Amino acid sequence: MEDCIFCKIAAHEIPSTVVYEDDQVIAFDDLNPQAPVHALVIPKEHYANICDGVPGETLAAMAHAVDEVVRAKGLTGGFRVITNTGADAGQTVMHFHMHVLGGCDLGEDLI
Ligand code: DGP
Repeated sequence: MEDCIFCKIAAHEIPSTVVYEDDQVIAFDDLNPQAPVHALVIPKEHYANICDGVPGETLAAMAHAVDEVVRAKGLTGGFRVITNTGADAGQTVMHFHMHVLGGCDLGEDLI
């Protein structure tokens, strides 16, 4: 989608620190990390959020990418996956993404 920053990251038109990539998804470090490990997993195809008709195959690919991030970052102590959806949740980039957070005690109120 034109003017979508995550579409441009998926197309490598904007640089990012890629953690994992396959034909359906890409995972990269968040620009503004909220934890020692903070990666984003996105589908390469544009969907606004998790309720935007995302195919099950894409969701499965994203779950696989989360696992790849967890392994690559060595998150043996646990991690958190969050997908902010809509204004009330503070979603700022309207391209479906999962935050993968870890590397410290996340407490109960991070993001
Ligand atoms: P959310 O609030 O859930 O929509 O989170 C959007 C996240 O995207 C936020 O944590 C910062 C991150 N972000 C925004 N623009 C860029 C970018 O250009 N590059 C990277 N790596 N992350 C970005």
